[in-house]
Amino acid sequence: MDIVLATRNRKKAEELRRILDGLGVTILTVADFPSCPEVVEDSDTFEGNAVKKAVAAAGCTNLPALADDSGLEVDALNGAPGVRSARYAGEGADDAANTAKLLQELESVPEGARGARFVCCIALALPDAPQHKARVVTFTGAAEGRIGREAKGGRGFGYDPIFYPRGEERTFAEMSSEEKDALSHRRKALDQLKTFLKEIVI
Ligand code: ITT
Repeated sequence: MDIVLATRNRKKAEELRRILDGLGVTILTVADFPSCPEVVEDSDTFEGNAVKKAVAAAGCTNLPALADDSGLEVDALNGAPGVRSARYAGEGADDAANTAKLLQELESVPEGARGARFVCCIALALPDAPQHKARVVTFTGAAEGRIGREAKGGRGFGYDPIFYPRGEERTFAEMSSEEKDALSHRRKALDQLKTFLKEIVI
């Protein structure tokens, strides 16, 4: 079976592939389908954006499509940057700019109030070509933690260098990919998807 990942973020696609490894499916991405249009992520929920991306990809590829909408919710910022995590420092901002902006916003926030979580919503859309509709299911995972005071580590992507998972003294960016996957929001959402897939195949 072929499945298409509805993401243009290469690092995110790498993690999704890694965690889905062994599922026995061939994984493509929308980058393999030049005719697939960019999707405007205008929902104010992770689920809304994930569904939008998955349905669009299933529609333009006629394959089952998997989308990941994810981000960082910071308690001291009332849940920001949230669904705007990829664009926190402005349209087209890179990971370093987004991270720098967040650290600056939290400059005066004391240790005990730096709680945050990564959230990942995975949407799986099944194509229904005749009507260009898709059936969709969603699964959400979260990883609790806190925001550090400076960027540490060179692995991962996004806000990994400033995120300490709960109970850990190293950021996600200081961990191996296996260590991050064992704790991550993405892994937790994909575990639910895997259970769902096993149930419908049996
Ligand atoms: P696609 O929509 O094409 O998948 P994107 O990067 O725009 O790519 P999102 O809209 O879901 O994806 O934004 C997710 C952002 O949240 C991402 O760019 C990172 O800044 C952050 N993020 C999500 N998961 C993360 C992780 O595991 N580690 C670090 N940052 C993460």
